[in-house]
Amino acid sequence: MLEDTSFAIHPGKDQTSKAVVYRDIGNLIAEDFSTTIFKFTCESGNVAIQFYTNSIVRITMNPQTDPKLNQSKSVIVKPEKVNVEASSKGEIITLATSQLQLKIKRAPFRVDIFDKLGKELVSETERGMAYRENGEVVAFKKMHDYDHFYGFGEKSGHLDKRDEKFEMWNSDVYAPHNPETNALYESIPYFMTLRNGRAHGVFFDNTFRSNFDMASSENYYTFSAEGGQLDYYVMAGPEPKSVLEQYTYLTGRIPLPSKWSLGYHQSRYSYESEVEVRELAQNFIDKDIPVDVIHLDIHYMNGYRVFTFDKERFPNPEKLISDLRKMGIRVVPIVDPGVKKDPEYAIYQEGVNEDLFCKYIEGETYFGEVWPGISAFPDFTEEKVRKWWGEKHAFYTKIGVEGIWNDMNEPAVFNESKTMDLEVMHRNDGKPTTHRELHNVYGLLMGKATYEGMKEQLDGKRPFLLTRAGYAGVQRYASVWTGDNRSFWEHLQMSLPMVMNLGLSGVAFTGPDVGGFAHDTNAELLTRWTQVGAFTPFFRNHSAIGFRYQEPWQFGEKYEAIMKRYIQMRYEWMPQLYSLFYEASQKGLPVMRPLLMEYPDDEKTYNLNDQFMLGDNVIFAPILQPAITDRAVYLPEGNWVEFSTGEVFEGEKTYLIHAELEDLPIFVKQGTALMQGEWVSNNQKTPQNVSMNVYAGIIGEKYQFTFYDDDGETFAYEEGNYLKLKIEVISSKDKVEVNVVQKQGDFIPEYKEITINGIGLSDGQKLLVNGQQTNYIPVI
Ligand code: MIG
Repeated sequence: MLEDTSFAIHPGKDQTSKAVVYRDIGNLIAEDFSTTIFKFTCESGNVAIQFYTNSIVRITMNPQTDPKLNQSKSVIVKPEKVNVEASSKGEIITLATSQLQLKIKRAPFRVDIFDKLGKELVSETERGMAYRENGEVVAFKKMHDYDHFYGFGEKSGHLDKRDEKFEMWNSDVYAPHNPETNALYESIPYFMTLRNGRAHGVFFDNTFRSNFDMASSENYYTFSAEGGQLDYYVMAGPEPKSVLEQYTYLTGRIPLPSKWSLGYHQSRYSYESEVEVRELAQNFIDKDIPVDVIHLDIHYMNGYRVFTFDKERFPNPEKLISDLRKMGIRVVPIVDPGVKKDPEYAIYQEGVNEDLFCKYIEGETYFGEVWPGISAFPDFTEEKVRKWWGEKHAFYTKIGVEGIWNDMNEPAVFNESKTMDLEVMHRNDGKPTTHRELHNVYGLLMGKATYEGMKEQLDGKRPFLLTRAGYAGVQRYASVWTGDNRSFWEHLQMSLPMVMNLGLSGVAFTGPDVGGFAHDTNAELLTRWTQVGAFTPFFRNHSAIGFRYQEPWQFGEKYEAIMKRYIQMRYEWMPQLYSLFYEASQKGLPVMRPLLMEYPDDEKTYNLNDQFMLGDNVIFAPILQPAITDRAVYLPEGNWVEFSTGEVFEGEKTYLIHAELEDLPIFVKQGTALMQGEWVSNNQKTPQNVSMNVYAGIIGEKYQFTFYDDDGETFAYEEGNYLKLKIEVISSKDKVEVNVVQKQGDFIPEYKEITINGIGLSDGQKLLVNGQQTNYIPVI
């Protein structure tokens, strides 16, 4: 009760014991190299080492039994055939692939991992792998003073996570997110270390409550979990991008999103009736503000019963959805996991009759209180339940819904622990397991159920799923919004590193509630936030009940005009964004990136929180404070062209940049190119014209990029129905050359050609397209 007063630090209170004794795994007793799994029996534990690729090694330590190697909810690949050379010399056993070298000490058992150049990646200290009698497992790893850490999924605070501690435990946190708010909705027990410009990754695949401590010592960091095994993967990098490719090779990549889901989303807790939703939609049309999606929050349901509509508020949802669709707008309803305990409610009846709800080991159903009152929770750990839940979505898809919003799926429950009883025994596809162990994957598996069900029903169209909770691998099913932020400037600031670290954790399609969820927003904050939102991967304005409405027109014409302009820009940038999302779906690279991803040798980028990149050639430096119209902008190596003024800035310098309320400083790297379309109208959002802006300069180096396009909403691209152009730009003294080096796919876009604009060409510079003096690329 007094936890938020000084009483919380009362000297006599609750001191955690320093006498925690970890039991070391001890010395090596026996080894078995007879299969592709290298096995080591130690005095106090068993270790398995497997190579997934030349660059990825998995180490599993089980203190009791043989390591269990087939229980991951995240990893979707089996180990490849990897050529491993095993040798032994004195005290040291070496296992080497073309990219990795493991040096294993026998007494005590320690594993040190190096790259092919012999540079240390992850190595152990005087302590290595250990456990406690209570089931906790822990790994101690050496830390250098020039190490920087990124990733860890959805965390508050700054970009560089050095000197921080993190807990992974999916939590519903409405209390204001601040720098010490630790466990949030997503748990992604993964991070990337950047050391002298080279990067490697560590993924600790343990679904129990886990902890990462990069703060308590100067010399080592630890990761630990309440139970289970020490089961971790080391990815060799060496570039930040290759770490991401390796991590998403293991845990999967985002499916290519539909173009409409990349547009502007408008939400509110809640638009409470059909009348209100129609008015809202009409307002967007009248004001000619682009919008792709309107979200329906919990008020659309009958008494918060999922898979129902409140017929008083929403008398004809099918008509509503199809009318909106004619206006170019889709409807995304919220679906929570809690199913109201109501013997007259069909979903509850089915759940009971078919035995689909979470239960205790003794067989009783678990009930918890959420919006609908006392509720039961589907046991998504079981295939049969996931199928059922997926199928239930026909309720929505058959009336034209193509996107679903999953909330409260940590799962959140209104009680002291904020979640389900940890003793609930999940069925877990034949391997009964407690909620204590599977809590962190409940949201992931709900996402799997929903995405796969929707995909079945949408007849070749791409489903959109938005989720609050998740675990490593969540990117395969859903995009993620960062939960209940507030209309604070600090939360606008924090959203940048948070979204960037999510991107570095494999989740490319994310964004915060633009304008802030709780608290009253204001004109200036909403305007600045909309400028940023226009370039964050997921772009949704959402606000909470009881606070000011924050649609773009709520603060008068001056602000409306600016916000409208930025929302339109979102659509003008769609060809560029879509190509980047394509790259994310292929390689796992984030769309929104910290500068360090492109400039890992530049220390100035290591903790640069208030600037971000889209792809590899554009830097955004938004204003993130009230009443400020000048800010410092750091530009790395190269020359940079300010997008709206054309002014050229030399890199490796910091500038004071002026930006009035209507301005968002954007810098494009010279020698590169940007794909742009034109904003058309609310129901015709595919641009009829696409152009490529080439930023001239005297670079000498080749810039290569891939332009990708397709119908934007179906899976026809899987059958070759896409347009993919590999383009190179060479900018030299007397000419700027644009060459299409490869064209693939048979998609025929509405534009017949791509217009090429040379930006900043000097008098002596000619623009050559495929060797000719033209200014377009034919695409059909
Ligand atoms: O806390 O459905 O984070 O976006 O509007 C209430 C109502 C439950 C929490 C979500 C928020 C949503 C709200 N939900």
